[in-house]
Amino acid sequence: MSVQIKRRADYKPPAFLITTVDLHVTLHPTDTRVISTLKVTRQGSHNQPLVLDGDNLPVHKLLIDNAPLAAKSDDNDGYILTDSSLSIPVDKNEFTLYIETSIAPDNNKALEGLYLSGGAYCTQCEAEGFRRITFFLDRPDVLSVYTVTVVGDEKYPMLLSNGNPVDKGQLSDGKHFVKWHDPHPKPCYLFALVAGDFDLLTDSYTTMSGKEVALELYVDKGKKHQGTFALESLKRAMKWDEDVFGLEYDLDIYMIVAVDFFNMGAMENKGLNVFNSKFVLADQDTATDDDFFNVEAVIAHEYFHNWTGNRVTCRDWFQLSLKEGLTVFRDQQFSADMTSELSNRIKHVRVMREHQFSEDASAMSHPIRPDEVIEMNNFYTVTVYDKGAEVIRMFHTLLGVDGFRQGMDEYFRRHDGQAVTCDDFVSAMQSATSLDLSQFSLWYSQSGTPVISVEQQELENGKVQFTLSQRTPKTSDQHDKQPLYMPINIEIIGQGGELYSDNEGVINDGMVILDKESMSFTVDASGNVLTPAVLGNFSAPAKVDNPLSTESLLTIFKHGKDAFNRWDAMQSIYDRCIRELEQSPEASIDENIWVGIRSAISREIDNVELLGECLVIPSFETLCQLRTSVDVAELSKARTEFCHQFAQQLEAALLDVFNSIESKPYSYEQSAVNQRRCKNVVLAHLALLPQYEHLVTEQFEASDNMTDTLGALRSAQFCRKEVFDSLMAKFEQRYNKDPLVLDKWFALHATQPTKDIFATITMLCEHPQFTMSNPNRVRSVIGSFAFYNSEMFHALDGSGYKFVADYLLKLDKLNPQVAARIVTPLTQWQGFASQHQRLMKEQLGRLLNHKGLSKDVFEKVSKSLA
Ligand code: 0A1
Ligand code: ZN
Repeated sequence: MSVQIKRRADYKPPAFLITTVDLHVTLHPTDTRVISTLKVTRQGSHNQPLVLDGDNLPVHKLLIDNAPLAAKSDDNDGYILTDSSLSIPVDKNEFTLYIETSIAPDNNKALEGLYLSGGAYCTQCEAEGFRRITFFLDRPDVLSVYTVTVVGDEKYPMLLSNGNPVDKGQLSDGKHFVKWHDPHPKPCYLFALVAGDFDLLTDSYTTMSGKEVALELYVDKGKKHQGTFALESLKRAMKWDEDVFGLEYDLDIYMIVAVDFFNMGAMENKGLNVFNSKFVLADQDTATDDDFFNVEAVIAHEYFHNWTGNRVTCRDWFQLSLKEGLTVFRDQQFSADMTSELSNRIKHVRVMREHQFSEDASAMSHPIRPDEVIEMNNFYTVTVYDKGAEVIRMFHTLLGVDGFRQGMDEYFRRHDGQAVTCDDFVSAMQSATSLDLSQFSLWYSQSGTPVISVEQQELENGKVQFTLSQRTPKTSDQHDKQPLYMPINIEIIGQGGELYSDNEGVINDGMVILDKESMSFTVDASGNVLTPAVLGNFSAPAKVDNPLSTESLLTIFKHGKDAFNRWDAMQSIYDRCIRELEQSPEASIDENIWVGIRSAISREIDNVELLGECLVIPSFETLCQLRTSVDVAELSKARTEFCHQFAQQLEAALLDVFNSIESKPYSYEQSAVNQRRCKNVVLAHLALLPQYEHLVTEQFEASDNMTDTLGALRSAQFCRKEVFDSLMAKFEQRYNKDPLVLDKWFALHATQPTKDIFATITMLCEHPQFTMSNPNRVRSVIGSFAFYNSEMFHALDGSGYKFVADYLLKLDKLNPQVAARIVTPLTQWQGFASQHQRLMKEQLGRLLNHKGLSKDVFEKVSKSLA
């Protein structure tokens, strides 16, 4: 397969600009007509032709300044059309180009460009979908002012596009039209068009300068009541961005449309966000607390893009983290302010440890600003997004709240209305600090997860020397690594909880800077045992190798100032116990550990937030990241055994926690969320003990909300099979008309580690609500299996790997983007034992040899086999 690799180093400014775009779109399922009129200006003096992107589009008519141009022929110098471009010979410096083309949205199952989603037309143009709609310079550094006329049948009463509506009317053929104008120049990836018949929720928001903005939320008919939370979230996000960053909305109207078929979470099209309905619709009967949280976070994320992404956009796609890392950081700060700092931090650190660390360890390893790309859609990754946000967080830590704000103000002052690079962002931040950020910027170009090692050495005179060193293991994309500039939160704790400072003064406000391979400092211990708690709050995206005794970990849990450190210490204790069981399955855990945990529970019984998080045993995926050559069955067995011992040993304490949390009528409010979370975590432990099965069924029956219903259902996995089956059947009966809710049921089935899992998955795929063309359904069945059913996916007869590969071959023909996401677990063979690796590579080989593989899947599979 011949594919083209694009390189960051090859960036060239565009040879032409397009200042205005006039689009006229007449909708039809198989013959949508798109007429575009572009004002084009040559950049600099050159005589190159104008080469537009166009993905398998026909040219029906082409005029330059009203003069027709035909296709090139032997005796005529016309345009040249290929399946990906249109080259137009032209020697004018400024001209108007008119092109008529057509597309078939009904046949578009890849969900890029213009497609029909459950009866409505919608678009997805990021990253390179606009070229599936019309011919254009489909790159983010070409900014144009758009005027769009949408023409459609009466059965689509709502015709939407970016900006403000400026005209509308009836047409003679029974059709109608609406004309939109967006005064803000934008790259084409922010273009959007929607046509359909929706229920509409309206509201308004008055900005800090007193401008009234109309807010409109479009949802499927009958779902209006599920949209109110999203609309309230939007207003909170608008207010927060004004309060924290001084950023105000800039159009008269802000629209959000929820659609059922969407490849990602949502899209920040200027003034017209398109959302996966999963991140809009929420009420207490159908959405869990996590769903509510995600709705608010995604609504905020897309809204925040209006400044970080739209007003200031990316020069090229290699700079994606410029908008994504920054916007994720902003939405994380917002969520922390709306909910709780601690649970947010833990949530995001779990994502880093489970998913980003594994990406770094795989053949897809890349810096937050990648250097090479085959298919851009493959780079909407946890590295670009989440590690990108961690890098922004470090700026925030180093510059402080005020310094960071000053840097942001300067960024907007310099770059509003421009398409810029990550270096431009760093330079704006540099203007707000006396720190030299040059070494820090290595975070943009160096991939991989640094490991911080902590050593302790006793010196004479009761001093202890601490040495912190860093090492970034080589990654598949880069062999040589340099020391990074890392802010490291550190607490040196004595046995009685007293905090120590260092003699050299390198610890300032609980933070040291590690910018070399290693650094040391000394502490006067005067005979005390000291415990260093390192990388508090996950102050840099790194792993820590800190060989602490169990007593020291319990000391951190008991006395650590930083709640995050306390949670983290508990995670390390669990990890340590599971390791013991891996080594000798018959081992029983040191009684002191149970004593320590029991007393921790009774001390923290009122602190349900911390307790709830601390009682979560690290996931299988997180444990994998702390190990090499994982034998899946062995690790799963050890983890399961630990969970059983945990429930048995802590039975009384767990029951106390369970009983201390009273069930109240549902409200989505932080203290209630914390209580439900803690109670459900505890229920899942108790469910391992047969005598508490009734707690699970009782909660299921009594629940007035989806959080507790699903909490009971998840716990029921650990009860007798009949109990689980009967609750699952009731759930299915109750929600079988609501596919978004059913996704939870699909996922729970698909993650059962049972021998007949393939029969189950086949049955799920035949369910009336399942369709391969809907990414949410595919993710909840096949994605859940591949990512989270580790025991069966990694079964040593290779059946799990083969099943996924077979499915992907079918899915790839329909939706390459989603197929390329789901192939991820198969490509991450590096951490597993050789018998797994061999079988995984066998299936990757099958995929690679398949004729007609998409470039999305090809890129990931070929890299992982290289
Ligand atoms: N920019 C969106 C995410 C997004 C990216 C690509 C898409 O299709 C290929 C769709 C959405 C965001 O960050 O929310
Ligand atoms: Zn984003």
